[in-house]
Parts: sequence; C-alpha cells; structure tokens
Amino acid sequence: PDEAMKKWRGYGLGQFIHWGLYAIPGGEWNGKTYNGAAEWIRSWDGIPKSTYDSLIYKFNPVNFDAKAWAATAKQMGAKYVTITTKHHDGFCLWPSKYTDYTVANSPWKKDIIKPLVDAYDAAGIDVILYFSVMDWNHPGWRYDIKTEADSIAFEGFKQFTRNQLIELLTLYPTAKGLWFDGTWDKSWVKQAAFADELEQELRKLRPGIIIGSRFRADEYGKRHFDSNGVLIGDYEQGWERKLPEKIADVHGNDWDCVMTVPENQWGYNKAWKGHIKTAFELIEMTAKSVSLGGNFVMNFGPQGDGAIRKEELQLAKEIGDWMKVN
Ligand code: FUL
Repeated sequence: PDEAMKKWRGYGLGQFIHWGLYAIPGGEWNGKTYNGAAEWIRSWDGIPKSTYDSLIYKFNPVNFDAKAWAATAKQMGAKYVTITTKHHDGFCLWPSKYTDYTVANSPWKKDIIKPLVDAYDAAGIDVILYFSVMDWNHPGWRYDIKTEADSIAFEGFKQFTRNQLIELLTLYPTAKGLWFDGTWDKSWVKQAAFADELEQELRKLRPGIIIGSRFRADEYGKRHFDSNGVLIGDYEQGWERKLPEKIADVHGNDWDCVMTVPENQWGYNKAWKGHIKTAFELIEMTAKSVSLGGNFVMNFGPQGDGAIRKEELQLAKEIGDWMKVN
C-alpha cells in the first residue's frame, strides 16, 4: 500500500473523464438546455426513468478511440486518469453481469473500460475507476430506508454493489484505485460497517489498491483528508471543488482536487455556459495543488459520439506545453 501511495503523491496532474449516456443529449432535452450539470439531466428535467433509460439504444460512439484519449492525457502531462465506470444513472460502461443496463446491450455492444485501461496502461498513465454507489437504475436503490420492504430491497442493492466492485477489480486488475461518489444519502450513510467490511475485502483482493475516503459514507464531508496512509479524497465537498488555502488546511493528509472546466459541468454539455476556465487558470490550480501536497485533476466530458471536444483538446495542449518546461 505504501508503494502505491508514494506513487500517488507524485502524480501532480490527473485527468478526469465523465462519460456515459448523458453525453448523448449533451445538456439538451426537448430543445431546452440546462445549466445544471449535464450528467444530472434526468433529474433536472424530471425525465421519466423509462425514457431516460432508453438512451441505451442510442449509445453507439463511432468516434470513440481509447488510444486518442490516452494520447491527450499524455500530451497534457497527466500521470493518472479517473474514469466513470458508472455514474448516478446506473449505466455501466463495462459489460457487468449483474445488470442489463450496460454497454453490452447498447448498439455499441463492446466494453469501453477494457480498451481504456489498456490504452492508458500502455501510455504509462495509472487508471483509477470512478464508481457511483447511488444508482438510479437499480430497483433496490433507496435514498432512505423507512420500511421493512425498503430494507430488504436495499440489502439486495448492497450485494449488487459488492458484486460490481469485485467484478471491476477482477476484470481490470491493473487499476490502481477506486474513486467513490454518490454516497451521501441516508440509506448509504447507515452502512458504515458494511462499507468497512467491503473495503477490507477489496484490499485483500487487490493489495495496495487506493480507496477514496468517500466510500465511508458516515464520514462524508468530514473525512476528506483523513488518510491513514491509503485513503484519498477531494479537498472539499461542493459542486465546484475548492482548493485548500494553506498547508494547515490539509491536516497532513493526502488529497486530490477534481475540477470542472466550464462551471458546473462534468458531462458533455453542448451549450457550455458560464465561465470556462482558461489553461492559465488550470495551470495555476495545478501548481497550487502540488505546492499544498495534493494532485489536481482536470475534467473532460467527451461527446456522445466518443470524440473529445476541440476546446478540451486545445486546453490539454496548452497545459502540456507548460508541463514540459516546468
Ligand atoms: C458529484 C457528482 O454528483 C457529479 O455529477 C460529478 O460526478 C462530481 C465529480 O461529483 O458528486
């Protein structure tokens, strides 16, 4: 574990990838655009589950090129990448055998995570798997547990979560870590003991695996810097991540700061409203993060067809030029 964390501490700059079905509408539904995060569109627009879920039949990213994505990260000078294997909508970019809501049942049919892991591994960039515990597709997911029926359903959901995490670490054994999200609801907050046990199980399966501190939901919002040597977490919870001001804020722990480029957007948004960070701002944040002992992770939201938008490619180039001389 220490070796893995030693390496993690030296990363400096990382790439975040938010990609899934939400990239298809790209922040626009029935002619209306939303300035809220594009990956939350189902919730912003109150889109019925069945309507949203049928986006699976449109998932056919003909311009997806894993090697091109890895090349962009390499050019930028990123040393690791955090990839959404499953976001809140529950759609799996890998052919999970525990749900039908996966790439395998889309027109694309093929695994997306495998070629990405292979391409980034080949480029010498470490892969961290992002995983949203909250899953809007799974019938057992609950925000809260109020009745006996909820509790039975949620037990099934917990097993599903365990199965999927073991599946991910088994299918992609070179992955270096897990970055958790969607753990803030009451239902999961009550599962601290289960999360602890599962964390131990995952560590046994992959000694040295780095597990984000947000898996332990009861500590959500409190424990972002708590490390005991192997935990990581973003600096501060919030829609737009904030950087620490001074070294004392870090409490000696390990952290990374994930950051959007257009304000509030992680998934691809056609309209891309609000302030769009410049390469200079992103470089400044990288330098500040590194000087305060953390890593900085710039987000990319590839388009529904699989291509990375030109603005992001341009930023990657500009940041890379700076990284080369610094
Ligand atoms: C948040 C999510 O709700 C956003 O959609 C995004 O994935 C961000 C990195 O974390 O908790």
